[in-house]
Amino acid sequence: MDIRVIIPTYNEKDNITELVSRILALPVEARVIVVDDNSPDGTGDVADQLAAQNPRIKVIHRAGKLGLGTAYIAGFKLGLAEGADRLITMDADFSHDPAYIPALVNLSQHYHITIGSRYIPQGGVVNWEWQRRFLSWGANAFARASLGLKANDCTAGFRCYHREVLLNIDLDRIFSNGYSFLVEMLFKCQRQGYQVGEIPIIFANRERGQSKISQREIYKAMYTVMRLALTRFLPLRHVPISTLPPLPTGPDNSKNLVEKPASHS
Ligand SMILES: Nc1nc2c(ncn2[C@@H]2O[C@H](COP(=O)(O)OP(=O)(O)OP(=O)(O)O)[C@@H](O)[C@H]2O)c(=O)[nH]1
Ligand SMILES: [Mg+2]
Repeated sequence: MDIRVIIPTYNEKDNITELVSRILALPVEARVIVVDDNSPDGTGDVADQLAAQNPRIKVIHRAGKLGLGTAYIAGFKLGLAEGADRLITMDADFSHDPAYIPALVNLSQHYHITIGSRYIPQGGVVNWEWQRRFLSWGANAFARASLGLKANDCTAGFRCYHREVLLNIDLDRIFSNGYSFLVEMLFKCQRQGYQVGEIPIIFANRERGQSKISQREIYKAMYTVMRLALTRFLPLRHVPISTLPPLPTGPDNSKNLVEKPASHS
């Protein structure tokens, strides 16, 4: 199976080398696509040096900070063009521990999208002050309530998509670009009828580098959710969806680290 891990970066020089080497050392064979927006700290050059040493690494350079959503899309398009079966997205700052990647891929046998979730039993967040916890929890609750999303962590950026999902969702028609891109993608996937599963992750606050989330992003995300809510009951273009084997019941499930996958009809 061809697995690509897409890592958008903006000023992640202190993280990217170690992160990529940990991904390449995983027991699942994954390739890496770094999408760098001309980071002023030179992350793009560091990524180029890594790519020069290892053909499993590719770098997409964009002219400037064009946003997280279009960074994911650029990575998806390259991965799809090169025949990827599974496309994983994750942050560069070690908030998403690459050690969870095998479990995400494993669970993707049963779900079209799998999410590394903070908000299911055994998941959680460490080293976040209460304001940040409250913001994340509130954003998630607002998105779930307004859009009827069934996943427990709708704003998580640690995901594994099947190729089929990204081919059938019209990526060029996604209007949000910042952090709300994640909510919009999930909304479109659920509406289309794709199955979503979750594994619990412990999300660690970044130790190196700076956060890029701003007040403006928060307002933009609220606007996105409200705008999407208006489209909730519009007719949909139907696409054929593959049937995946259901998750087996029984004690074996613990191997998948699955405590409570989002239940979807
Ligand atoms: N290419 C690209 N990457 C971005 C952009 N904005 C953020 N990123 C990357 O997206 C990932 C998530 O961004 P963070 O700044 O960690 O945002 P966050 O995780 O919501 O915030 P913190 O909890 O403060 O870390 C990181 O890998 C960033 O480097 C962007 O405009 N372009
Ligand atoms: Mg982060």
